[in-house]
Amino acid sequence: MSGNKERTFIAVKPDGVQRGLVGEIITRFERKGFKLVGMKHLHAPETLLKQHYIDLKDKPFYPGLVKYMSSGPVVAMVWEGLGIVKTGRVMLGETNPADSKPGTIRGDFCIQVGRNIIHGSDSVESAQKEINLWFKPEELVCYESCQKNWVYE
Ligand code: IDP
Ligand code: MG
Repeated sequence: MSGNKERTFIAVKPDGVQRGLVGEIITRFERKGFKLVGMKHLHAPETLLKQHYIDLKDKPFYPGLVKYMSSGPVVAMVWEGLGIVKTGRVMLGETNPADSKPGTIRGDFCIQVGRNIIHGSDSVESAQKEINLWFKPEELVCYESCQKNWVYE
């Protein structure tokens, strides 16, 4: 996927869901002009979460991270738009909320790295991997947004 069709995987983590921040997070991506192409609310199985964070398997916080992510439901989403992987990460803020600027999601709504409320893919390649891990192709909705010509030149 490239250009306006670039996609990223975004997940509201269990703390974000429990704290009632799902709507706020969706609103930020919607208002920016990005297009929602997939969404599900699920209590993610541990096997899925372990695979999702496989690159971090040797980190000391890995077991705690998997436990945190399986402690409640998450809202998994696929969003689409020009440069969305990079811009999505800017909208999230830094991994550690303490380093995140006000105006970013982590900067505005959380305090500690182990409760940072949201996940976002860090590269186009990992986005593709994560989307394939969390969604079946038929769960992604193909449609043309009526905003298209007002968001893009
Ligand atoms: P990212 O979510 O900003 O991409 P990663 O380095 O990929 O950050 O780490 C994945 C997740 O692991 C973080 O979002 C956070 O929930 C958790 N994490 C990262 N570093 C720490 C830590 O030092 N202590 C506890 N949890 C951490
Ligand atoms: Mg990451």
